[in-house]
Amino acid sequence: MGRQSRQTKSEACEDSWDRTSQDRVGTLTVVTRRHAQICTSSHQLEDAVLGARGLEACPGDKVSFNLDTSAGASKLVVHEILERRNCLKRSSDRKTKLLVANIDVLLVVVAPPPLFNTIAIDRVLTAAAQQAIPACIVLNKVDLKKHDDGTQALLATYRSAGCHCVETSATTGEGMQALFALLTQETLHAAAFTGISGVGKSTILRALLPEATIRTGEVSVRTGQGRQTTSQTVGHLFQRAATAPALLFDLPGVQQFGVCHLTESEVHAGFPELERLRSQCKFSDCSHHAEPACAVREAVLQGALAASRYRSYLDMIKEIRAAARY
Ligand SMILES: Nc1nc2c(ncn2[C@@H]2O[C@H](COP(=O)(O)OP(=O)(O)OP(=O)(O)O)[C@@H](O)[C@H]2O)c(=O)[nH]1
Ligand SMILES: [Mg+2]
Ligand SMILES: [Zn+2]
Repeated sequence: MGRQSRQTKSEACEDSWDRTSQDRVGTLTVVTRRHAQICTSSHQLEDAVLGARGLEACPGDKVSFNLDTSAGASKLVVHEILERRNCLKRSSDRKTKLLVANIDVLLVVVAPPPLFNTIAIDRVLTAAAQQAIPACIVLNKVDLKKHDDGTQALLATYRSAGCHCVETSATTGEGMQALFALLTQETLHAAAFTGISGVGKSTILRALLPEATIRTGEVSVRTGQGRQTTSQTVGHLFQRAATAPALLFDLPGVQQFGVCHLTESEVHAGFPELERLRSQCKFSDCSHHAEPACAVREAVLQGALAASRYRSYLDMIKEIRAAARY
């Protein structure tokens, strides 16, 4: 599949896989329809095929696999997906897509306006909260930040909602140390970078992984703007001095992060600052939409609650209700 895997595959097969047909456990770093790349327990990247039909695998999945030497060929075959600790999902065309599993932190990369898309951010934060995945906002491209562009006010909204935020510039290196420190924590084994197209997810990864071959061509297409858009999730090995390597997943930016797979109460849970006001609404089951004496709407009018967060909340509830009508 990739350059990294081709370098290691033959040695790995000859040295160890040929001698055993025992099941091994690894983590999927890339998943296509029938093929995958596995990070083995010794941190080798190997190509594999997905064995059983209907195996719904996603990057980050822990899998068991073995070596199949039948028919004269030797290939690694994934035959079981182990239980997931968590899985970030989005809805698309009334189907639920599995994006990445078993991560310790979701890095939601954002950039100054016009790329600071609060609707997209709030959707992914809510989907992460539903899976109890800790999230951190990475405001990238701080080198472009202007004093009065509203970026700090937007970031403050997330800080007051309880979300950890760091500020970086992948091109000048500013703030990258804070991100590096976060990713080198011993308790972190896997992290995923998400965010709309163009905010700099792949550029951050390139800065963090100087020797990594971030593949082009196979996983990227050149857009009209002359930049590379990631079209497939790829997990990269992040070597760390003090502890075992971590896996960093680069997710493609998506146009529409659908949330139909969530319930209304799961959306409520994604907005803790709105939920805190519920006890002051006239109705205990207030949807904060058009009910009288709604403390949430009042707080938005007073400027005590970010209007953008309220809009995101309404937008998600509307989508869930519309989907339920079918
Ligand atoms: N000024 C500035 N430009 C940056 C920074 N980080 C990335 N860029 C530029 O932003 C553009 C998009 O970066 P990518 O890393 O491809 O963005 P992405 O989030 O991976 O985009 P998708 O793969 O389409 O989801 C490129 O032209 C980068 O050079 C930064 O910190 N500052
Ligand atoms: Mg990218
Ligand atoms: Zn209300």
